[in-house]
Amino acid sequence: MADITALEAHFQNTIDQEIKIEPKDWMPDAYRKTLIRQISQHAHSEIVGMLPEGNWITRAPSLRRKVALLAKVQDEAGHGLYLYSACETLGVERNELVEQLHDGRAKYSSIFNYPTLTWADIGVIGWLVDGAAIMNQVPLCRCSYGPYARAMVRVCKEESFHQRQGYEILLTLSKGTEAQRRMLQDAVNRWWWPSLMMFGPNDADSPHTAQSMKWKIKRFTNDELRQKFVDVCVDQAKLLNVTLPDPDLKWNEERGHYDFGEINWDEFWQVVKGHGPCNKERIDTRRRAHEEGAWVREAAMAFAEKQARRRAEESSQVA
Ligand code: FAQ
Repeated sequence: MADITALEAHFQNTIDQEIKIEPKDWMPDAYRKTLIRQISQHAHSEIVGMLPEGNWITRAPSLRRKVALLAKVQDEAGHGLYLYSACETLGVERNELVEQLHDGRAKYSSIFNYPTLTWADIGVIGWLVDGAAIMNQVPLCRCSYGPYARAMVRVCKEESFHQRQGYEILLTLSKGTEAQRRMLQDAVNRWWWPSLMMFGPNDADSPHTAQSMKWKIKRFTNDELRQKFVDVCVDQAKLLNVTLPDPDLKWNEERGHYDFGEINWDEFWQVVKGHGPCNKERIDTRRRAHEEGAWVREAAMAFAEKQARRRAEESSQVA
């Protein structure tokens, strides 16, 4: 058996040369575990992320808006499925991942534990939540693990479409009545800080960033991505005629970036630990959907087994 240090050196060298790691390649246990953790949490986020917007499908203000929202929510389901598949290439069963979500062992993005109170929230989710997701996920297209990187390419294309549909909802509201403009500002006030939290804890408090950067799973740190996000949002907010709810937000000539205020990390960790406004409702809904969908999974399995038996019979007849 090859020496473990030599294997590790070869592995790191492969990554340093920007060659993708594929499922059958040797990889350190910790790399596999980190990927299973991140990809599965990402998949769960996509699936739970369908709920806040799903809440507005029946109440979208026009047929055009309803069709676009339906398609967006369906896309999120698709992203969850690509990601579960990418995760399964690391040798873990999807059932096990779903169980971890349902019994609270696995995390999903904090952002999906906030309620969608008005139609403007749907626009703001597209603008800020999909916007933050894109900022974080475009670099993941260059992640060292092949199946994750490839899944991200398609996900990012769809997310940028989502971001535009959200921004367009907001542009319309911004040119609307006084009440619509107030609704828009209120939604921005509620979603701005939770969107910044999506990037994770500050680098100094992030246990995984340094190693994930070395393995080129992450290409930028949490704080770097958060800063890029703040910088692009400021001009977009001006176009919408809204203010971002941060008195400390101001251009810093020396840094060439916007300075911004301190995030409420206590709120972040409360939400991550399950005590956000909608955590219980989200997980209860997922569990119920899983139980009620049991017959579909059973029917699909029975059909697949029948097909496999038929194919086996046919090939034995040919032989
Ligand atoms: N929420 O050391 P780090 C979307 C946890 S998809 C909850 O910095 P890491 C699409 C973290 O897991 C949104 N937990 O960890 C959509 C870790 O806990 P652990 C999801 C969080 O992994 C749009 C601990 O804190 N995107 O929006 C959060 O290096 C619209 C320490 O943190 C992804 O998952 C959080 N915000 O960096 C859908 C992208 N932040 O595991 C519907 C892929 C951190 O040790 C509608 N993931 N934690 O128990 C990543 O890029 C990374 O995993 C980070 C965290 C950046 C999220």
